[in-house]
Amino acid sequence: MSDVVTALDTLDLAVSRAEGLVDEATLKEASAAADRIRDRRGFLGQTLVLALAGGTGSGKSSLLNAIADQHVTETGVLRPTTEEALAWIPAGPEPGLIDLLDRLEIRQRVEQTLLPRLAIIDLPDHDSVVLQHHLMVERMLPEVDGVIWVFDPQKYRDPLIHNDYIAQLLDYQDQFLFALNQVDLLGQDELAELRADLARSLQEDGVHSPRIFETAADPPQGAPRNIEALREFLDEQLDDKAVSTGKLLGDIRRAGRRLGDEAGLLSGAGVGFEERWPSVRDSVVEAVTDGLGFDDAVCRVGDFLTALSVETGGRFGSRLRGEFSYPMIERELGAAIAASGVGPPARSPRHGLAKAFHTFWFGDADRELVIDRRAGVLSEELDGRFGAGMHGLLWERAELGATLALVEIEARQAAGRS
Ligand SMILES: Nc1nc2c(ncn2[C@@H]2O[C@H](COP(=O)(O)OP(=O)(O)O)[C@@H](O)[C@H]2O)c(=O)[nH]1
Ligand SMILES: [Mg+2]
Repeated sequence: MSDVVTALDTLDLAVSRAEGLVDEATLKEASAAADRIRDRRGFLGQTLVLALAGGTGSGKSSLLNAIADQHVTETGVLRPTTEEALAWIPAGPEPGLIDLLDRLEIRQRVEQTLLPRLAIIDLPDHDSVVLQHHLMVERMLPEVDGVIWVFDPQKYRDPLIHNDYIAQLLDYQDQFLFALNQVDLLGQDELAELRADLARSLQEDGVHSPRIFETAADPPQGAPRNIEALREFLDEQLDDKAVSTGKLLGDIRRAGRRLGDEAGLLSGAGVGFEERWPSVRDSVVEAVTDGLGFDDAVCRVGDFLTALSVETGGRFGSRLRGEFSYPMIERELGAAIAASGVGPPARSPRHGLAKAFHTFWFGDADRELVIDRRAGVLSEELDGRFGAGMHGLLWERAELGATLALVEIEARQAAGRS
């Protein structure tokens, strides 16, 4: 099963293979489309990837356990608890998600079947790794769909989190969610006041309209509280993600089709070169050896090329024509004839010496044999000077066609169709 990243990689490959087969403008347009898709914020795939960030002991790990409704990661009052980043990911994760975790060097991965399109990354919370944590958040932000910043009632004003993280990362504020955790420790009025205060400090940081959830991920008594609201919100995010991924895959397919269109791949995909070339080549050899003449031979190659370029059409047709121009055909055919020794046949040797030479050279009985051998050499020369080049060009075109077909298949697979 493919994913968006695979389809996008294949589109990149198609773009590189389309070089010379489509015009510059189309090539630029397709690679710009691929870049645009790549540069999009958030995880390029079907899975919604969120990270939990915030101060030590605020309840990040507890929140993950509450959302997961099971014990996924260690929590505790004693530090350090989460020493290494951990990812809670769908069972049978898409390849792009594995790549992302590899890039972020997140080795601990817990697979889950509860929410098949949601991945949550729990970041380490040891104080001595604050710097590392910072780098991690910055590295992660462009590649994940969102960050849930977790606060607790005691440290929700922690200047480290506000000044060093949130205020520095405002470019990503649309991807931020905030959880005010441990609300079981607060009375109603206290909670309202504290929530307003948190909202104010986030606004002071530069977050325009912070989305704050009040949670109790791991109250000493009873079940976690208010996790439902957060889950519902995540469900909506999952739907949005499905829509934006669908759009992304549509963009990939469109870019691929446009390349195919421009390369003239939608018509005359198979030109039957392998079957047709030998008879053209033989007719050229025949024209040369039977004395029909050089011009006739040139025309046979030229006619074949015209037919090929008309059938393949577009930019590719012109390239074929350009690389096998008439002057080129004449030059190479001349060289092939010279190399094979099939000359304009010495039809009427006038001098005794020439006659003797002719007899010596061809013999009377062996004449046919020698001509056959030379025709064989000419045939090989023609394969080398024309056939191989044409085949190479057509092969490039076929490769582009196959790659574009793969873009379509992968994008469809990633979208969940077959
Ligand atoms: N009272 C209360 N304690 C909580 C809550 N959530 C987490 N805790 C406790 O806070 C401590 C730190 O939690 P943890 O999830 O390890 O925090 P992390 O360092 O941010 O990952 C643990 O002892 C949790 O049991 C909550 O909602 N209410
Ligand atoms: Mg933790």
